Amino acid sequence: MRVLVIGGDGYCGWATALYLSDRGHDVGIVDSLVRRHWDAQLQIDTLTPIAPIKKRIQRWSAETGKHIDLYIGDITDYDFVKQSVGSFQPDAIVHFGEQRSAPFSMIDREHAVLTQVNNVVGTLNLLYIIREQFPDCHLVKLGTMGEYGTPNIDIEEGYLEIEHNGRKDVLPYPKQPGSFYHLSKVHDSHNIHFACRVWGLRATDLNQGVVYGTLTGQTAIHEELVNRLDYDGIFGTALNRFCIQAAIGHPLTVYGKGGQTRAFLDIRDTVRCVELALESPAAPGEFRVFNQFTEQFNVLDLALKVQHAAEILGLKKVEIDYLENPRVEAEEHYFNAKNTKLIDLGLEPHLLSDSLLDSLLSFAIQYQDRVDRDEILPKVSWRR
Ligand code: NAD
Ligand code: USQ
Repeated sequence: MRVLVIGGDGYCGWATALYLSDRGHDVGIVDSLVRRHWDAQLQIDTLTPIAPIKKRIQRWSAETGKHIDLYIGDITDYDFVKQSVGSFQPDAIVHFGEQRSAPFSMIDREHAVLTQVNNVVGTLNLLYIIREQFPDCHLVKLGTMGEYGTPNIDIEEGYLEIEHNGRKDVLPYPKQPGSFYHLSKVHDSHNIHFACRVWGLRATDLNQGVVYGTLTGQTAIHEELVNRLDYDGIFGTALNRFCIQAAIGHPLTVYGKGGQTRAFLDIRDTVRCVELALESPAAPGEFRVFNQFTEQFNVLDLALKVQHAAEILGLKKVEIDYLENPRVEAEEHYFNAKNTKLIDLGLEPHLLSDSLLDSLLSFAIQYQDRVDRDEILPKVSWRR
């Protein structure tokens, strides 16, 4: 298959591009490198020293003999989209190319606008190029579990059967996202659903949970293929942050009571889920939604697991700090989300065992000298 990976220089995108290339697909990467630019603007950096994109791709070729096409540009620019997608001629597009941090989107008005324009306009441009030139192309779009929020009923995969005043229908599941970033994903979902209904496009929305880990079979081959691993208060996510904090002896930053339950998955499952979605595409006109996660944990459980794994590794005792929650979110709530569709397609989850935590921690210890301690505490508040 010819697969174009938008956002292929990022955390999930890089791992996925290499995995799909390894599996024999013809892969192209589109990326504006804006994430590297935002890091520089915010004076933050990935824990791991990532090579420039051209070097990464050259290294992949040198190690495996496989070629990856590269298109540098911004998908909010439709001329660039026409030129890059037109030249690659994809059978499928995997779209990771968005601003993906909730705290970034809550910094101020400018960052909220930037996030929503970048994400919503980029996705709309992809819908138009597919409609105009590649109507059979399967769009695999990264959504997020956070689109649903934390309702007091079970979360279904995209749709909910409702009975109202004696009549029944299956309707899109209600959305209650918790940041301007998460809202941008809801807006995308609506636009994609509309394009499937009205133009007959085929799309899969992967409502992904929080990803952890960094090593995949392909990124481990050479240090120039290493993936990014964010730990700062803006782009770092819960479990990755806790492991890096433990590695440097920083108290674990649990926000509020830590009773917030979220859905999680290993990055090795991210790449496999995308492959599964590509292998059995949505039908023309179908807007398919998969909940892409393997396990649910609350934040305090995760902190306790990291604390325990650190103890086994013989690290200095790791403390837990209950910080005033910078976000507005429920800290004790019901959360039970379905995730059977990818399992039915053949996903065999990597579960978060103590041994995995050990390897995550060991990886963090390896790069601990690169940690900037000033960037660990959260600096963005939902209230201000
Ligand atoms: P990332 O920031 O590491 O990578 C995103 C990449 O997209 C970057 O390389 C960036 O330069 C590129 N990009 C952004 N806007 C672009 C544009 N307009 N044109 C071209 N390129 C652009 O993010 P990630 O963690 O890899 O997340 C990828 C996707 O997965 C996002 O859509 C995110 O919402 C979703 N997701 C991520 C997680 C997670 O835990 N990381 C969880 C659920 C969903
Ligand atoms: N949290 C802490 N301490 C920390 C960091 C986070 O307690 O140091 C808490 C947050 O308050 C939140 C939960 O952990 O309740 C998850 O936060 P996160 O930063 O790990 O994840 P989130 O902001 O939801 O965003 C991440 C990715 C995003 C993706 C989302 C999946 O950045 O791209 O969409 O995970 S989901 O959460 O399922 O929506």
